[in-house]
Amino acid sequence: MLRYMTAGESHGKGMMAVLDGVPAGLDMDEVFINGELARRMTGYGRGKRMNIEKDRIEVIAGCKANRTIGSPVGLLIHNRDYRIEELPEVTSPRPGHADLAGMQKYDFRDARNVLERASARETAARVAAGAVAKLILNEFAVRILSHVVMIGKVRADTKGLSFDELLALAEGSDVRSADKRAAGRMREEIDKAAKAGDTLGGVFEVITEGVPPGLGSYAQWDRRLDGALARSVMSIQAVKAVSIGEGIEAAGMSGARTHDAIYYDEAKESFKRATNNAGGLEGGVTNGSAVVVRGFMKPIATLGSPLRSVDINTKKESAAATERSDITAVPACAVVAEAVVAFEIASAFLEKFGGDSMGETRRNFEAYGRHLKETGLS
Ligand code: EPS
Repeated sequence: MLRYMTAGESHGKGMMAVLDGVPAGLDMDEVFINGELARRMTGYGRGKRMNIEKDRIEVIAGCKANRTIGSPVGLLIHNRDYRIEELPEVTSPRPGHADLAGMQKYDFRDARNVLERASARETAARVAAGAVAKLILNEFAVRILSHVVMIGKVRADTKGLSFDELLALAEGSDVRSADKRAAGRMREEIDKAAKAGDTLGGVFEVITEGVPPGLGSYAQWDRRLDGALARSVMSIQAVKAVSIGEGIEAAGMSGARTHDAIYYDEAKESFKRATNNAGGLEGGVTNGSAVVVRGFMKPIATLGSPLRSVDINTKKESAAATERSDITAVPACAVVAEAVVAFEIASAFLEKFGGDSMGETRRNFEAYGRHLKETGLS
């Protein structure tokens, strides 16, 4: 079983991730992991903090000579902006943040104690953990991309683009949009929001290609992979909805237009789908098509022109606290979503194929593929 936890406060000493269940013999490619951390820090509309941090991991456990040894993998990212002890108290909770509910829950009069952990800075540790999951999946030719579908009201048109086209275009865009024209309008919207002291949300999509059929299970509710993916993406700071495949749109379509017809590809001796409205999952099980997950992010809750709030001590009306923050973080959130999706898929992969070493996982994986071919179930 693959699992992970994170620890760390936004302006504490650093962020950390501990992964348990990583097979032995995986190359811990630090250049790749640091590259993933760097991707998360980009995006038009990020705040000044991103000029301060230069996220890099330090591998502190679970490896010898840059290879995993089957014990828990410990990753540490130092915060440059470490000043938690000097930061002022926050007594006017910000609407949309965990501030007030957190103070009530943990018995605080200072929302600083809440926001330091609730902050999306935590996602740096999730991306580090997800990068390790990607290293596992890379070994089996599973590939992941993310792109931004919408920022504010500006929607990208990416119909007809292949996986490789989407990947190249999104990676080359500072709003992670594969639609160049929409990207320009997204930037204008972000500039407008910045001027008004406002913030923006949006929609992103994560596509995972090369996933074998049979990950997850319909046999029990908590083994359905669609449920696990939804929980993971929903748990990312500021995400308010998740859909799989055509998801939300499918609710308004007819059955005949929604479900993906099955055909048999004689040349490839393999079952295929004409479309992928299901987003690669049926009955909570992967069906061999690309896994497509969308996340819907609300606008950042820290506003330059703050909303109305109440001081926790005086009970008098007071403007919500303002902190340095981002105008939008949808492009960064897409990269975080890649990480959590990679983690869930790697976890289901290891559940299906098992293996305490990468060699054992590979033998099991290859035997499954051979068996499907030999029995005509491929
Ligand atoms: C965040 C507020 C900002 C963001 C931060 C998330 O940080 P600060 O208050 O230090 O300016 O930049 O994101 C990160 C630090 C990060 O690495 O993504 C928040 O309140 O969630």
